[in-house]
Amino acid sequence: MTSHEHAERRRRVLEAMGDAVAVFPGAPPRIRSNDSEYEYRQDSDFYYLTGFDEPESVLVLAPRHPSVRSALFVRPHDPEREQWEGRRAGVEGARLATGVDAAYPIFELQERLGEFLETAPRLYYSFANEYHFNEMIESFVRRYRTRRARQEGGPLEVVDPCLLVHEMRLIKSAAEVATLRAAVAITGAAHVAAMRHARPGMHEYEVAAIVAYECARRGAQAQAYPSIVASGANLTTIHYRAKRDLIPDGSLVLVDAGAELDYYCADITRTWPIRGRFSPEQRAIYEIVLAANRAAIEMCRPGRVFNTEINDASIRILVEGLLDLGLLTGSLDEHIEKETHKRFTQHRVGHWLGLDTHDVGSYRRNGTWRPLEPGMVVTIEPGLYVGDQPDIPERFRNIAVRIEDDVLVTAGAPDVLSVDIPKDAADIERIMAEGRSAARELIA
Ligand SMILES: [Mn+2]
Repeated sequence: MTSHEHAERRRRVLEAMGDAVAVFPGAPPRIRSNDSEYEYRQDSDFYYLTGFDEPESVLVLAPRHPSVRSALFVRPHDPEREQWEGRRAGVEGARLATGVDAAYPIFELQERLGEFLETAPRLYYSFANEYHFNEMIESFVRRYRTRRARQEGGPLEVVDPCLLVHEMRLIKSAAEVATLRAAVAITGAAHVAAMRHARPGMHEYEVAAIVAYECARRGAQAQAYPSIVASGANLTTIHYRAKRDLIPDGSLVLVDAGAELDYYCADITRTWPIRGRFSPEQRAIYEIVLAANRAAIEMCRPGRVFNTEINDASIRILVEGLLDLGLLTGSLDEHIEKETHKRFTQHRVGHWLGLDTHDVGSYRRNGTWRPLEPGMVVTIEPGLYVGDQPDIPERFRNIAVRIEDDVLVTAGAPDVLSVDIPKDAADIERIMAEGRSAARELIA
């Protein structure tokens, strides 16, 4: 992505801001334990508007300022720190890299921020930011309040900038789609590697390691979210994170994992049998979920409503399947109406995808669920989760399947970014068999 694209985004925000000033802090470094930090990850809004990934950075947009409409505060050069921590862009480097009007050292933020805040009666700032930063903004607002009787200037209103930026983030540019597609391609290779290399006797974390290794060696900077590798009784835990268990022989393995590439997140789930072949019951559940997945993907077109039409069509297929298998009895419409299928279906059909795995942007508009538009990227991830309660026939116990794809809405047919990641049961069985025979050859 070019710095021009980030500059263009700032221009659009500046234009939409009107009589306001905006402050977007970068993400703070976060402590994991004692003095060691989590891997640093820039704030998505800040990154969207700057493409700048260093900590201790703040973007200020001030359309009414006489000369500096966009300002970046960053860490200045410091040879000693850089010797320890690596190179920094520095003040001038950050200005050149991002194309903002001016850049300043971060330690000048306190003294310079007023110069920007005083230009506008309205401040765009999110109190979802880190509390130290919130306190600083509050102290400015308090200062303006107490002096207002004698002196004009400073914001009277503080407004969350989410409507400004998140609506933009919801519609992806060609460059964003290209990056998402690359993240999904890496993720596909990781899922296929897991299918090829998984064996009975492995633990969940071994499969997770294959996925993480494959993403990392293909250049992904991170996993988009903590991967889920669930087997046995863990299959029905939607956000199962522990990954400590031995995969029971005969179990399905549900792998929900995505690469993060250049800040864009893939989010893919595949489910396959550790033995390499689905049991008849596993296969039956699998085919129902796959049918729901395909039908929902086909509906990802402009004007269709994600949270009603598409979700409901997917749920209907899942419930029909449960009725066919006898896991539910009674009337389809009644189950849908009373949501008595929830025990097996658990969650909705999907979510926005982008710089965040559960990407920003409102699912609603004007009091109702909004229709899809070209440029939106969604996940389609129907699932069925059959637990091990006494009323479940034994042969169906602990069978859960989720099949998740990433889909770009276009003016025409849906563009399935994950189209190349195998999901037909027969394809998965073939890949797993190939993996096993390749390993046998290696040994022989
Ligand atoms: Mn998802």
